[in-house]
Amino acid sequence: MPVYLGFDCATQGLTAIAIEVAGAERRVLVERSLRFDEALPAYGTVDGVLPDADPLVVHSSPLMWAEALDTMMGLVAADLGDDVRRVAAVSGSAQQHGSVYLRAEADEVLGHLDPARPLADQLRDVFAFEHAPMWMDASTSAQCAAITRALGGAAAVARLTGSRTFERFTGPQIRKLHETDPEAYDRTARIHLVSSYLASLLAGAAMPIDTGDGSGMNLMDLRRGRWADAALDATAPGLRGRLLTVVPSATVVGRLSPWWTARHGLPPAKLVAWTGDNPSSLVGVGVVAPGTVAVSLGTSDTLFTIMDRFEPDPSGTAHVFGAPTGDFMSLVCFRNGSLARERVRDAFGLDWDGFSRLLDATPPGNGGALMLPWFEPEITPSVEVAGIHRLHLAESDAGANVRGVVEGQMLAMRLHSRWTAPRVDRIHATGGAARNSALLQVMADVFAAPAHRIDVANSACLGAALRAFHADAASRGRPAPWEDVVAGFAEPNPSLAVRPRPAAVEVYRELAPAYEELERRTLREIP
Ligand code: XUL
Repeated sequence: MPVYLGFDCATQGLTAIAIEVAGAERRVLVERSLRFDEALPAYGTVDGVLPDADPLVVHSSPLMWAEALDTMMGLVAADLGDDVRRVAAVSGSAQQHGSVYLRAEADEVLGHLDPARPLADQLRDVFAFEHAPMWMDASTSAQCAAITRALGGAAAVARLTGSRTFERFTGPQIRKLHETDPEAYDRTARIHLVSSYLASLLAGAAMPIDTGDGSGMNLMDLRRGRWADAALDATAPGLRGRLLTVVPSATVVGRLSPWWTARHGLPPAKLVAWTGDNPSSLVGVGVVAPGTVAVSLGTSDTLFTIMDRFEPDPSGTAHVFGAPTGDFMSLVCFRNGSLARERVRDAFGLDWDGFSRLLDATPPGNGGALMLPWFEPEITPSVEVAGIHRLHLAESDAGANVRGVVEGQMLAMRLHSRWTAPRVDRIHATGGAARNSALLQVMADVFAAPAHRIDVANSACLGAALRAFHADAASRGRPAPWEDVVAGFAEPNPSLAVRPRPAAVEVYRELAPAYEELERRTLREIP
């Protein structure tokens, strides 16, 4: 019975999951996480980030990630015991956009690691730049503007790469390194994403970037799944020579190097391309075909889905990435998620039970009252100045405000996802607030589709293990349909779905244009 191993290198820590698959029998054997700050305090990170005097600069330590991978592999191998020999394939995911800069000597070092010594000790001299700029970095506005100009405007960049330029995307970060530290750029022989860097450590050789994570760089011709010369030229000189060819996410790129056998007892298992955490999560929450939409309800709410054709977001706020299935995926982010729900809850001195009771006690459509819940500047739609806008909604009415914030969020979500999901058959809801049935009822009614709660804590990591399973099966000549790959792991129980109620669906169908008009008018009026 094969065992598949998935990792996820997130902002604050590293997680690993080992799964066992025997036909329809599937189970999680090991699930483990470590937090960088606590497990590896010598690096001095706070929530996984190196403190910096400039609040716009957010970097982490690639050496720390290497040490975390070595430590975690030791823990997983110990947990698995004799079962470690059954590990057939390994894959992983990582926070998107972060970049790692290696010297030419790195290849030699990775190919000749000494099993008697920890990994990190041997990597100290391989970095051309000691830090990894990461997704929370916002210091590259000038570089974004320059790249956008060179490529003919924001819409042209989105049509080519799937997203307009964003400060955290890797292309602008590479351009900044070239401009501000040209010696470090010149020393760099290979540029990795966090995902391809960690895959390289496992393989003992440079591993390619995949189409999923590669699409978070503003460097790929996403439709064709390869580097875009115009984007490389607009970013930094000699960039192509510093990147390997991009590969589809489902590629078996190599095998675990003998170092992992000698050090932790792993077999030379297949190594499947690592990808970004968002593409990997798509599989981890069971979204493997168009029509199913995942909604993650966290501090921010995000919506993502599979698209079988490439189409950038016409408003320029969302992203299109490569999906692990070989299709495309969209990612739409709403900054005012739980953040806004909490502000309303606290304003009326409620707890979550009280919040849900008021939501249940108020009628769908809120008697025509509407709220634009921009407690903080919003990403979708793009709003730079925070402000709560109410229509026919008394500020002092607790029930109406509770319903107003949730309906405003769900109506915005539906409006701003039409471009990517014109048809929604079902929703997979995850995150803390997905436990709230009253909220899922509003979601189901607004989207006119059943909302299923998916209880997966580490979806990116589970997605990585499932992708390892999928690629292993395909490489043995026994390809498994994606629905079969996720079955039993990331599959909703239909009997627990929150179903849309026809009368409420009709209310929201009529209310949606009023919401759209309020949003449009407010966006015109605010700075
Ligand atoms: C996506 C993004 C974040 C990171 C978090 O564009 O920046 O979701 O991937 O790990």
